Amino acid sequence: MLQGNTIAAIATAIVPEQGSVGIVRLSGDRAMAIARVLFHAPGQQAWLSHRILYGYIRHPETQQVVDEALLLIMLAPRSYTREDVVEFHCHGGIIAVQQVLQLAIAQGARLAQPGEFTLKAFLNGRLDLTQAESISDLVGARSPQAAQFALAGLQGKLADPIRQLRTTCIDILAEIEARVDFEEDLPPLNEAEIQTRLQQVQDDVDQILATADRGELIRTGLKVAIVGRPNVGKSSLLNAWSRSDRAIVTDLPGTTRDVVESNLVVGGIPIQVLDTAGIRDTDDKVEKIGVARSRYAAQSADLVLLTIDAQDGWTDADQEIYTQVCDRPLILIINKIDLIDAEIPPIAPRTPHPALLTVSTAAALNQGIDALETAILTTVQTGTLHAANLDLAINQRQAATLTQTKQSLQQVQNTIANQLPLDFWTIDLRSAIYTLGQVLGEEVTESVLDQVFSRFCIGK
Ligand SMILES: Nc1nc2c(ncn2[C@@H]2O[C@H](COP(=O)(O)OP(=O)(O)O)[C@@H](O)[C@H]2O)c(=O)[nH]1
Ligand SMILES: [Mg+2]
Repeated sequence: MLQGNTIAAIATAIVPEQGSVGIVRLSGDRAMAIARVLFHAPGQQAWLSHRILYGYIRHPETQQVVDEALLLIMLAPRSYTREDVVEFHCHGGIIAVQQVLQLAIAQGARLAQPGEFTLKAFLNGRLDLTQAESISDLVGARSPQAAQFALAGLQGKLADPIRQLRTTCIDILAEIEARVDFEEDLPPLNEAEIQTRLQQVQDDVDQILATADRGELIRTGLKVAIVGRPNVGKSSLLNAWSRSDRAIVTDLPGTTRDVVESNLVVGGIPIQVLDTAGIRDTDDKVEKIGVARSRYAAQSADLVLLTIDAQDGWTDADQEIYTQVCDRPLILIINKIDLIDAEIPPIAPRTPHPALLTVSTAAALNQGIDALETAILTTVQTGTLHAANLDLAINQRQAATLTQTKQSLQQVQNTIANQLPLDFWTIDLRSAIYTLGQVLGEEVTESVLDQVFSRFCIGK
């Protein structure tokens, strides 16, 4: 039965009152038949591939009009999934698209799983696995740099070198196997040459592996918590930084009672900044909760910005907060330097910190933000961002698989060095070829597919 193989989903974000267009997408054998039942295109419009029809979506039984819409037809194989695809472009909001989706399902379509359109594109050979992953990255990108890397992956900038390395390994394997089978008829194996070629493959794998850290940074970003005593200027700092008035700023200590968050991009890295309630002992019930949340935010952050007031120097209360966060990656912010006439007195924790960067700011005057961003980039060692001269950033799955490739290649080298028989060389070379194929999805298990595609949104 072919029913069940046609999938349907709302392909646009479902946020009420946001977005003027909503799209319902269908893919599969029955997509066109369903469109013909639901869509009425007045006049002489041709139902041809890669055309857009104008008309009405109607309930097939009551003939009641559900929406005025456009219908986009993309017949196999010239579509995203390589199957017949139709898209109903409805009015935005959620009602029209939900009704159209229900009607499509009543006509025999099935609700798509997360990423199932892309899974079909992969299974039908339109995308390799790295390209499919790049699509998910592109949709989820939180900085222009992340989007750029995702786009590079989509264009095959990761797949191409991997495929080349795999071909090289297959060539080497063929040469070795020929010696195993027809040793007498062929000139002896040039061991040194094989070792050099294997080393080259290993070096290339290393270079690609070196992009994993920046991949991680650029995909997941950093959580940064601003903590400190009340009134030192934490909210002002977030405001100056995000150039917005998102955080509440007043001169009353304890105004920020909850954690306020802002999303920024620094050097291509998406950064979620949390402005927290001033940490102090308090009897106020609500403030107490805020203080507890501040402590939690500091503990769960990738980086803590401990802020102090330059006028007060390093106080007991600062030291107290410092002891709570000193096990975290930390930057010390000395704020309100505009209120200091002379040189800033030396300000430092009483217990030395191995690598504490200090930044002076005047948050209320928007000063010191550049220095702060530089300090952050230094702290997260963005050296890794530019480490490899490659225009890509691999993800954790790819890194884990390539690490296996690297180990197999090393094993081949050991086998050669130990003068073991040729059969032994081929075993590890085959694993290297296998794992390179896994990166591309040429060798793939159900569980890897599950892992990759479950991270997608529905409708992609
Ligand atoms: N002169 C000066 N005042 C500042 C500076 N940063 C913050 N303030 C003031 O200090 C007070 C407390 O600031 P706020 O950001 O609410 O501190 P928070 O309690 O740590 O969030 C406000 O009156 C701010 O205008 C600064 O760099 N220079
Ligand atoms: Mg505040």
